[in-house]
Amino acid sequence: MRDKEATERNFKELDSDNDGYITAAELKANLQKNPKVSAENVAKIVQLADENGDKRIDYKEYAKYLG
Ligand SMILES: [Ca+2]
Ligand SMILES: [Ca+2]
Repeated sequence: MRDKEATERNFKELDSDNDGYITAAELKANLQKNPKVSAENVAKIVQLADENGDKRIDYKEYAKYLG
């Protein structure tokens, strides 16, 4: 099930400083509340989702990664 509003909400939750990009550090801080997610996995997620290679995930990349 895809829900644009939920995606936006999740993105904003992950983007702790609200600069419009999720960095590896932000992702790590959020995902590591989940003990199943390792630092290695965080790096992999960023690598997979980051299309333009700036080491951070913008909303477009995030939505595409999820979709
Ligand atoms: Ca951010
Ligand atoms: Ca990017």
